[in-house]
Parts: sequence; C-alpha cells; structure tokens
Amino acid sequence: MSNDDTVCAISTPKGSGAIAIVRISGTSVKSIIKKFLNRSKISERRIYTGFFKYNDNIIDKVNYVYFKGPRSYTGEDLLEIYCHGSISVQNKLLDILVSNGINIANPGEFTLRAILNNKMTLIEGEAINQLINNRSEKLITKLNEHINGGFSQKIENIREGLVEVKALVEAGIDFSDNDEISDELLLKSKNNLRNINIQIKKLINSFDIGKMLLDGYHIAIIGKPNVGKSSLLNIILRKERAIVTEYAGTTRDVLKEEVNIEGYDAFLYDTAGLHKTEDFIEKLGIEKVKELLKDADCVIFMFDLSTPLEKGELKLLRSLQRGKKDLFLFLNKKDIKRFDYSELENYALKYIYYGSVKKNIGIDKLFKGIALVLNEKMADQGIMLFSKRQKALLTKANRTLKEIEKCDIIKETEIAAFLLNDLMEFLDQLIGKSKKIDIKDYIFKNFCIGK
Ligand SMILES: Nc1nc2c(ncn2[C@@H]2O[C@H](COP(=O)(O)OP(=O)(O)OP(=O)(O)O)[C@@H](O)[C@H]2O)c(=O)[nH]1
Ligand SMILES: [Mg+2]
Repeated sequence: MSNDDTVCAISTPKGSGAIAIVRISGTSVKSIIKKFLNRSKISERRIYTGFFKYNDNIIDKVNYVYFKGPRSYTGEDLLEIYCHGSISVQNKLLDILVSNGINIANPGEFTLRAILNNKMTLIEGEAINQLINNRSEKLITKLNEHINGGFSQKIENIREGLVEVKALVEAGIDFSDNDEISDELLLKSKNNLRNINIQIKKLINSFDIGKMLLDGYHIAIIGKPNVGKSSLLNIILRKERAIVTEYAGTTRDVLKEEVNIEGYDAFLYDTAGLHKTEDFIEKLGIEKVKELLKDADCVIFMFDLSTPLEKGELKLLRSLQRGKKDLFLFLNKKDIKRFDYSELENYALKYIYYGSVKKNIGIDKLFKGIALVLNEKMADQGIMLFSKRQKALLTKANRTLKEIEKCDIIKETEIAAFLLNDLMEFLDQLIGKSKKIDIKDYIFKNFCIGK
C-alpha cells in the first residue's frame, strides 16, 4: 500500500443515528475540502459548518474539522466530516468520495498509518482496538495505560537495560585479563538480566487474568435438578429468560446471557440439572454442562436446602475443589429449609452463601463475593497483558533470557551478544519497531473500519 493513497471510511457504527463521522486521510484531503466543501483556505483543528455539495446538489449540511499532518491521528492530512447520521447520507458521501478516486479504508487502516508514521507503537494501536471492543468498565484505566504509552515505555526501558548489559559484555572482552573487573561486570550483568526477567515474567503471568477480563468472565450455574438454577438466572436478568417449573429436569439446553458485575463483563450460563438419567435429551444436556465446565472461569454450585444433600453432589464438589476455577456455593431455598447441610463446613469453602432466590435473599452477597474475587485478581497487577501476540513474544524473550543466564557472558561473549540481539529483536517486534515484521498482519485482523 502506498502511503500517498487517500482513504475514507465511516468511523461511526453501522446504521442510522443523529450524527455520523466520515474520515478521510491522505494527500488529497485539501483538494476534497476545496471541491466538495467549497473552501480553499482552511485552518487546522477548527470546526467549520458548510454544505457538502456534489454537482451543485446539496447532499447535507455538515460540520468538518481539518487536522494538518503530522498533527493528526494518522500523521497525514486528515478530515473529519460530521454529517447527519442517515444511512442514505452516509452512503452518498462515501459514494461521491469513491467516485472521485478516494479508496475505502481497510479495517484499522487509519491506525496502521498512525503506526507507520510513528504516531504510536504497535502496542498502542492494539490497545486502541481492545478499548473499542472492551465491555468491562474496570479495564478502561488498564487499557489506557497501554494507549498512553505506559506499556511501550516499559518495554523501551527493558530494552535500554539490555543495551547496557550488551555494553558490559563487550567491555568484558577488553577486561577479560583482569579477573577483578570481569567478576564485577559479570555480577552486574547477571543482576540486570535477573531483574529484566522478573519484569517479563510478571507481564506474562498477567495475561491469563487480562485475557479473561477482556473476553468476559464465564460463570456456569450448576447443580442437581430443581435447585433453582434457572430462577437465579432470571432474577439476575430481571426477566423470565428461562422456563422455571416445579418439575425436575426443566432445563435441557445451556442458556448464555451477558451480565455486568460491578463493572466487569461476564456471561452467565444456566444449565441442565446434573443427575443420573435415562432421558436421552437430558443426557445430551448434561454432556453440554461437562463441556462448559472445561472452559468456564467460575462455577456457582447450587444446592437445595429442602432436599437432602446427596453423595453425587459431594463428589462433584470435591472434583471442583481440585480444579482451578473460582468456586461459589449457593445453598438455596432457605425459606423452606428442611435438611442440615453443615457437613459442607468440613470442606474449607471460602465462598458459601445461604439464601433464597424466590425471596431474593443472599443473591446480592453472592455477586458481591464474585466482584471481590475479580477485584483481587486485578489488584497488584500493574501493567497487564491482553494480547496473545504480546504474550508469545514475551515468552520467547523469557526463554532467551534463560539461555543467556546459562552461559558465561564473559567467556562466551559472542554467544551472549548473539542471544542479546535476539532478545532485543523480540522486544522490537512487540512494539512494532522491527523491520522483520509486517504490521499490516496485526492491525487489519479484528479491527473496526474507520479506526
Ligand atoms: N421455596 C422456594 N422455591 C424456589 C426457590 N428457588 C427456586 N424455587 C422453585 O424451585 C423450582 C425449580 O426452580 P428452577 O429454577 O426451575 O430450578 P432448576 O435448577 O433450573 O431446575 P432444572 O432446570 O429442572 O434443573 C421452581 O418451582 C421454583 O419456583 C426458593 O428460594 N425457595
Ligand atoms: Mg432450569
């Protein structure tokens, strides 16, 4: 792609709205302003009002702002036209631009240009896309740390540390006859590398939580038939989403609904009651629950205080305790409690709640408990990783660091220098500085058109 190409796109969501934004970036921006907005002189970053005209026909009365390159999002001349958000106006504007030789932008193309023009790093570009798609209020600050360069700066700092180590390694060659200086250099380099690896490992470890929070926290509601699973889903959604009856085995399929838990994006799954059954459809439903349990991040295990605690329930509880998922027990139907469940106290459970879905008792506490666990996961994270690409590169960096640690950087100088170069290359790829990668491969995937 030539960077001189001018491109355009509708940057607002598809469909009609009060206002839509058409963005145009590239060398032809000024001639577009002259031709369609009839203005030959224009100041940057000022709002103008005028008619967008084509062959003397008024298409729309619009506002527009001109951003002169390089002081624009893309680093090129950029025009934003705020038109009325009718689908016909938006399409007409775009059609006119295209018929005048302006290309439609690819998804993420404005951001790609911004990176190529050094307006931002690849990490910052990826984070903008993540922020656009993110549904958790709690992640806004974390993603902004990436967008505003906090993460890129951290990588730059690590890189600078490596340059220092490389200089020490090279100095080691000159001082290799002097044992005292060599030892001192060796120790200093080793300390620097250890410190760098701690930072890299911390970033890698934050990915599991970062990814989970960005993709949404998946909560499976499970339990034997009739414990009140569907009732719990309905009360949280404040609507009759799932059928609730007094008959055991009402729910056969898995129902998935998105919910917001104190600013976290989450998905609730209502499931078929778990028990031994000969019913073919129920069996299929139970198989689906087992599949779901492999992928869920969290389990709400429900019990029914009006029926006796069963061995099968205890067996499932033990297996869930052996797993890694967040586990919450909800002992339902407290209003008609008939059996003693104190045996569960032997299980050292951290999150166990007694309540009644029917009477709306204990549900608030249960979800506050879930929010607390999520808050704990977020706490002390510092900068978090949200992208598989970034994790893969840092994992390579970590592996290379381990190799460097194994070699004697004074005696095996050449190997050490070679590995250090590899390591710096991984960091360059991470921020998009490396010549060995094509940034297009990363930006276009999953990106919105118009960004
Ligand atoms: N008394 C009382 N009844 C409840 C409570 N919660 C749910 N129920 C009743 O228990 C019955 C079963 O509720 P569901 O929500 O359908 O239970 P379920 O776990 O989804 O059942 P299956 O889909 O068959 O596995 C219904 O009659 C509900 O009204 C409660 O807290 N107290
Ligand atoms: Mg149900």
